[in-house]
Amino acid sequence: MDTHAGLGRFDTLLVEVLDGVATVSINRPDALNALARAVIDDLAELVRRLRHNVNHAPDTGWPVRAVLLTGAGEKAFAAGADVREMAGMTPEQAFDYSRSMQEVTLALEELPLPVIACVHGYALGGGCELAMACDFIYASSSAAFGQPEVDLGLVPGFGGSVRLQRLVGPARARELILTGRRIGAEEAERIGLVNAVLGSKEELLAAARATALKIAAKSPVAVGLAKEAVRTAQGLDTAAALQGEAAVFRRAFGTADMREGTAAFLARRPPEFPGR
Ligand code: DAK
Repeated sequence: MDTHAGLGRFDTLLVEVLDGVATVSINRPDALNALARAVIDDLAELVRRLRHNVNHAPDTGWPVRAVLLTGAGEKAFAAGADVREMAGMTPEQAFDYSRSMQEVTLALEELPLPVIACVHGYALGGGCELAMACDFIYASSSAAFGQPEVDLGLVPGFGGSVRLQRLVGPARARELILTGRRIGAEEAERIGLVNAVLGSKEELLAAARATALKIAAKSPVAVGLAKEAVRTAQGLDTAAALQGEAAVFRRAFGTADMREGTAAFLARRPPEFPGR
């Protein structure tokens, strides 16, 4: 059986696809899954392949319908950008490094598939920023989040100053970024950074998988459009956001999934979405 669903292999990522759910683990556990350049390049290539997969999905039957992103090992989701690599960078290299990872986070947001970050252990700096670019975050009780860049004479460079305040509000974001303080899973859930806290890593992955399978049973086209509508609305005023929503709504009416979903409802039978 192809457990990669055409996604292939990577030096720094483990990928396994089961029942339409791809589990992707950042695989540098000895360096607490720090986001070295090689990891960022692999993440960029992974998202490109996922998008290619989606583009061909109407013909191939949607082999991947949801993604779980996690870290290999027991200690970290990702302990941030790779400090060893960063230490010697020139300002120009740092800009390029920052832009590469920002592009990965944007591509994840634009991917028409649900992506759930499963955080066990540390999600610090770039690790926290990567998790925040996913659709939502589930955490184990031992998860720890933070933006400790100020401890290193740095500032967030992978979208932390943008996404954290959207999730938790500007005052809380300022406090976390200016103090660099680490917070546990429960506080992260209380302030809206995390959707659910599970006990162990196994329970975390099982819960995220259950949610992913629930989404995978819906119309994949509608799921992608719904994700786009929410993202489009971010940062727009109400009138512009409503216009954006109507435009996505209109596109839904051009899909076979919409015709099937509404027909199935009226015939009181379960839908069989063609995925187009
Ligand atoms: N980078 C590289 N290696 C790391 C690492 C990291 N971020 N975090 C841990 N490691 C490595 C350690 O060096 C150690 O390697 P060996 O010495 O065994 O070879 C191994 O992982 C295990 O780590 P520890 O021995 O330190 O483990 P502990 O359990 O004692 O401590 C810790 C765990 C997470 C508290 C600690 O490792 C730690 O504080 N790590 C650094 C966390 C951190 O500061 N992360 C944020 C990085 S800053 C920008 C672009 C990007 C960014 C900013 C700007 N621009 C271009 C503008 C992003 C910045 C960040 O993410």
